[in-house]
Formats: sequence, structure tokens, C-alpha cells
Amino acid sequence: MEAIKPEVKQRVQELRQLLQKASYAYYVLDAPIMEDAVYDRLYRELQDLETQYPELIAPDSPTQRVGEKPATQFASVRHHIPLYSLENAFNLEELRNWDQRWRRQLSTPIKVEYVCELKIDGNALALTYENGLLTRGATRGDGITGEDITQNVRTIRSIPLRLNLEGLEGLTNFERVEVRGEAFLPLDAFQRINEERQKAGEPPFANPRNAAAGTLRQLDSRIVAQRRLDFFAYTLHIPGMDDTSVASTQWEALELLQRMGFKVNPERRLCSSLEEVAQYYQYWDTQRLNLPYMTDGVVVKINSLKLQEQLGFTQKFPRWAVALKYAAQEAPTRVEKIIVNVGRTGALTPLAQMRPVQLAGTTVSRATLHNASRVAQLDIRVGDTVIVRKAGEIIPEVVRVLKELRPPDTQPFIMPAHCPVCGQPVVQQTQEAVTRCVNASCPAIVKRTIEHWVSRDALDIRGIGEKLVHQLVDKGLVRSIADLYDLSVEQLSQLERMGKKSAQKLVDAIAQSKKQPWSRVLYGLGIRHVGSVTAQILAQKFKTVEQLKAAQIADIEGIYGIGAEIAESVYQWFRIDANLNLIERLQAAGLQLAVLEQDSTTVSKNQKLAGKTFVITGTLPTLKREEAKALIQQAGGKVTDSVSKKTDYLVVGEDPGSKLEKAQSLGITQLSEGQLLAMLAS
Ligand code: 1X8
Repeated sequence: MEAIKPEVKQRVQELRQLLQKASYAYYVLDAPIMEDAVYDRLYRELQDLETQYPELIAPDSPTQRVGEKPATQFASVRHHIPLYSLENAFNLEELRNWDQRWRRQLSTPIKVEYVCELKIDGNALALTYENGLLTRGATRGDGITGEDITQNVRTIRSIPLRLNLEGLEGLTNFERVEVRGEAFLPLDAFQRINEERQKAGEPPFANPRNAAAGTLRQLDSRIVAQRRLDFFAYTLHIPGMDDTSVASTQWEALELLQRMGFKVNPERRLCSSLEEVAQYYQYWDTQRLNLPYMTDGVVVKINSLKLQEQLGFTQKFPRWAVALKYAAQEAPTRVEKIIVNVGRTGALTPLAQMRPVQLAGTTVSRATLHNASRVAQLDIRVGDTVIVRKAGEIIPEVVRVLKELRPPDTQPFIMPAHCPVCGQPVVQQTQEAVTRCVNASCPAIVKRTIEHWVSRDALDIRGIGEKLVHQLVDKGLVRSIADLYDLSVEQLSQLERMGKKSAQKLVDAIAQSKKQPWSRVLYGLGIRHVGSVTAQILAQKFKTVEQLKAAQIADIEGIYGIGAEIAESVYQWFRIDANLNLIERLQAAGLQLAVLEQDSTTVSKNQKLAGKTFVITGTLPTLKREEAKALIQQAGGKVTDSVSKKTDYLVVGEDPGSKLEKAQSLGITQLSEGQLLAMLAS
């Protein structure tokens, strides 16, 4: 065999160093230093040389990350140091309990520092480096033994194949270094994998953690190499580490890990009190949703490694660390009953009544099941164990049924054929999923209708809440909106917990609502598809109820921003006798069923934007341009098409045109849709 020329050896070294640096900059620092095309060229050069001279291949060469032929199974390996799990704390009180517990173990009170790190919702890995070289990567397993997945671990680009020990030589013995951390799939990679799986007819992974676990246990590491697994390192073990100057605290260990070439989560914080820890936790409880990976809590550790050693471990956990978990968004519970609610439009909504569970910091015992077809689709039954979710402000919903936990003798849910409130037959419209009660005097519908009428954006009658509405309807005092205007102080003071004085106040508040403008009355009528913005547009165009009543579908649909569905719904509403009767009674009671002269001509106190000129550019997030225009005009403002010195405000949406530049050059104030709405509401 011919000898390898020294310049070849040198070039191979050079290429490896260059590629390693570029890869580190890209995958660990997120700050590329080389174009992809350049990287590819250098990579191919190295690959060619290694093919030509196989004896030059080294385990830490960048070409050794591509994966290998399928293994048959993973070998079981015993961990050099056991991997403990962490004790959980579910709130700040439990955090304080943990703190007091370890303190009781010491004879004297002390002041300590805590390191806060994000708890990554991935899969723990134990990496072994011998004399700087990655020799083993293992899953956590049961903490004592795991699986040897070295071939797969090597494909994770943010895990160094060789430690960077520059400037550390001689400080301690680096014969065997153990590094722990979390392998995870970033959310975008998770989404892509699931899309691909669905296209291929494979079942999607339930969450990024399962996807990462499934990927790590792939026998064919070439597949692993294609999935963008990532890794955050968080624990470093070097024998005798804290006896040397290498690292005597967790904080220093994290910095050392970073220096050795690992990606360490940047969102860590050194805290000197539990209050600071609490702040960190509360901050990330909300901000975590903006991170590109999943985190399920905060890990709090005592900073001093000496103190860690002194405190040691219980049977299961280190005493010097705790996982402070975020309030869950999802939880399992049992469906005890399925009830059916009747809404303002008569829509029947099935609701699950469940054993109460803590979700996102509140107790949840009811969840919407949306409609009959959704219940059928998920096959939710009384007795089922289900997963409920409460994300942000949204009402809790049932996301799936754990069918394997279903008890015997359950029955599928059937939507009732009669309204559960008034007993009249319900109607299932074929084109919608919704089942409806169509009895206009159904007490449930009357109650919801009145609640809507008195609500803030409608007639805004203060003092009438859900409870009072129930009493009024159940006692037969109110059967329609119009009945509110016939209520007397005497009648009201007969109700439970209602004195003469509060009764009088209520009668006054109801009377006061007669001054509300036509647009609010129109919205208050609760015509389907007529929200408050649509009501304002309609009221602007049809200045009296007579005009609106006389309008044909085409007249209504002709208005910019009003579609066929709304037009049809409004037209049909005025074709029902009971509704015409209601209008008559409201008119008799003195409500505004027309635009008052002063509303449109003189500057009233509602004319907040009087004298101001607006221009709208781009697509607004929720309002159609014509709606925004109508709202501005309603408030006395003027809307023009082009920006000039006379323009007071530019309302800016997405993809604004040249108007934005012009406005900027003229120094004109810009408003978002939200700011415009706030201005109108103020
Ligand atoms: C588990 C985790 C730890 C950390 C982050 N994410 C995890 N899933 C960390 O310390 N930064 S520590 C840990 C454990 O000890 N079981």
C-alpha cells in the first residue's frame, strides 16, 4: 500500500477543522459563517479524500454524522452515573416547601444562589466522552440502564463529536466526561414531520416529545439524520470537577459546557432569592408559547456543587433540585353527564359535565362538545375518560377520548329530538352541523336574547345579569325584550333580594336605554350574522327601521362589506310576524329605531372623530375597509382616498401601499386597527 502524502493528511485535517467550525456556528451558535454552497463543496472534498484513503476516516470527522445501515436492535447499557428524575412542584407554595425541606437538613440557616433553567420537554440523553471523543450516547431508560443509541446521537448536529478542550488541558483529568441534556424537536421540525407522515398515510406523532423519542429509537440512523433533532446540554460530570478550579457551581458548569462546544439554553438565570425564582417562573409561564420548542416547566437547582454533594439524593430524586411545572393545559378526566345547552339562536350545544380537574390554574368541570357531529366524530360517551384542554382564554373543550379506558355498557350520545328547555321538536338543518330549537318563545332563547339585549355593545343596561334574567323569565315577568320596558318598581321589588331602591335603579337604567342609538338597538335585536360592526353599517345606510324592513335582499347585499348570508338573514328576520310585533312594541316604548337628526348632522358627544380626516391603507386584520370607513364616518370623521397635508391619521393594515411612505414623509400619525377601535371606544 502506498504511503499517504503528508499534504493529503494536512488537507484532511484542515477540511475537518473548517467544516467543524462552520457546523458549530450554524447549529450551536445559530450564526452561520459559511454559505451552504461553500460548505457543501468542502464537505464533498473531504468525503472524496476519505473514500480514497479510508484509513484517514476518524470518528469525529464531520462526514461521520450521516448515519449508518439499520441496526437490528439497540444494546442495553448501564449508565456510568445514574440519571435521576426530578421532584415536581406544581406551584410556588410547593417550591417553598421544597426549599424548607432541604434547609431543615442543614444545621444552620444559609443564603444560597439558585440556577433557573427551562425544563425542556424532550428526551434526556447521557453522553460519554473519552479523552474528548464522543464514545457513547444513551437514552435515560429507567435511569440505571438505558439504550445505546450512539449512531443516532452522532447525527445530532449540535452535539460535538469531540469536546473543545482548548485552554483547559491540565486543569483536570478529561479521561471520562459525562454530559447530560435534552434532545428535542423544534416545533417547526415537528410540524414538518407530521405533515410528511400524514401525506404518507402514517399516523402523526401526538407531540414533539413523542416525535423526538420515536426518532431517537429509529434503527436506521440515516432517517434520524434527516430529522432536525436538537440538543441542550445541562449537566456536566468530570471526576473531581468541583475540587479543581474547573467549575464549582452549576452556573460555571453551564458556561463550561458552552465553551466545550455544546448548545446551552440561553434563557437561564442566576437567582439570589426564591422571589426571583418566582419571577422567572411567572415570566416563562406566559412567554414559553413564543419559544420555538416545548418547555413544560422550570428546573431550579442549588448553584453550589459542594452544597449539592452535601445534600445528596433521596431514593428517587436529588434533594438540591426541583422541577417547577407550568399549569397544565390538558388533563384527563371522566365525563359524568352530557347536557344540552340552548343558545340565543336556538342552537343546541352539547356540553360534557366532568369530574373537576385543575387546568391552566382554574378548576374545570364543563367542556363544550360543539355539536352533534363532533360528538359523533370523537364518539364521546358518558363514562369515558377524555382529555380536556383549556388554551388561553378559550372555553375548555374535549380533544379526544381514551377509548382503551372505556367501561363496558356505554351508549353513544344521541342529540335529543326535542328542545331540553321547552320540549318543542328541534330542527336539524341539512346544510349545517347545528341542531336548533325554533320556538321563539322558548325560555332558553328568551333568556339569551335578553342577556344579549342588555350587553355592553348592545343597549348596555347595567344591573341586569344572568341571575336576574333567569328570575324575570322564570317568574313570567318577561317573555320578550319589549316586556323589559313595562316592568314596574312594584313588580321588581317582589323578586328575591331586591329592595325598592335597587328596583327603582333598574327601572331607571332600563328607561335610560331608550336613548341608545338605532345602531345599538339593531345589534341588540340579535339578528343572526349581524354583529355590532355590521349593525353600524346597516344603521348608517338604512336610517330608519322602516327603510330596513322595506329593503330587498339585493339592496342589503349591495352594500360594500355585507355579504349574501347577512342580507338573507336580515331580510328573513323582517318577514316574521313576531319580529314585526316586537319592533312595534319597542317603537311604542320609545326606543330609537331611526337615526336621530343630530346623530348625523350636528356634532354630538358621540362624534369623537369630528373634524378628523382618515386614510386607510392595506388589509386590516378584522375589519373590511368599508366597515372601517363606516365606523369612522359614524363617529364624525372623514375618510379620503389619498394622503395629503390635510390627513390627520393613516390607518395601516398588512401590505400597505405607497400611502404609507407618503404619510411617513409628511409625518402623519399612523394607527393600527386596534388603535382605531380603541379611539372609537374611548
Ligand atoms: C431534566 C431536565 C433538566 C433540564 C432541562 N430539561 C429537562 N427536561 C435542566 O436542568 N436544564 S434536568 C432534568 C433531570 O434532572 N431529570
